[in-house]
Amino acid sequence: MKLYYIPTTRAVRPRWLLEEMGIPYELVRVDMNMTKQPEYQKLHPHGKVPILVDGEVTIFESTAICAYLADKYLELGLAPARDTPERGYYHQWLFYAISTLEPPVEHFMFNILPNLPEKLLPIKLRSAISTHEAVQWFDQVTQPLTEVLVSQNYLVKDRLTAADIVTGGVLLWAKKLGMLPDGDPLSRYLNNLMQRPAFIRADEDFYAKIAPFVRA
Ligand SMILES: N[C@@H](CCC(=O)N[C@@H](CS)C(=O)NCC(=O)O)C(=O)O
Repeated sequence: MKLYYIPTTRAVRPRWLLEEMGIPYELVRVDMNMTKQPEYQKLHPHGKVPILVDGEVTIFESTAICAYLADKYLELGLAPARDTPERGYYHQWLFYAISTLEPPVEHFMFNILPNLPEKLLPIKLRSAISTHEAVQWFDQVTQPLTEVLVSQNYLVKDRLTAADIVTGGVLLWAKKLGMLPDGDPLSRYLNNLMQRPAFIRADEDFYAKIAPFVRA
């Protein structure tokens, strides 16, 4: 099994899951020049990471890869069993992370962060939303997560699942950008996740790169 990977990106999510599962995998380190090569774009239509190659199966999209792995190795307990109520909540949070939680964070990164390189998003395509509006949007979408995590350590029945890994991956990005206040229940949840040995092994240099924005 091969994971195509760039540190400090969404590729950390499936890498962290693989570390939690303890199954063997090969990490294929690529960079932003390699992802634009035609050979690479045969694997990923937009030349992005992560990509998982598992025998005959090639999958892109970080959340899809996590869902695929958690189901393939269901016995490892990173996804609840099918036909259980927990499975429904697991899907809810897995999809929430990527469709509702991530957009304000991505928006903040691409539209508000000063000094974002032109090649990541041309200036003419950036939108006029203010820092304050983006942070308000983020606070609104984190509310349902906070309500759950104020009384439990993980999203689904106090047991780590791939939904925590994807949610933690998005919150990690938010924290790095300065959107997540210290002392917040979500910050505590993230700090607990970040102390997991599998996260530490997967994380490498994730925290190093971006000078944080500080919330007013
Ligand atoms: N929705 C996709 C987003 C993939 C994506 O945008 N990956 C970025 C890193 S976070 C990337 O590969 N950038 C490198 C490049 O564009 O060359 C996912 O979750 O996998």
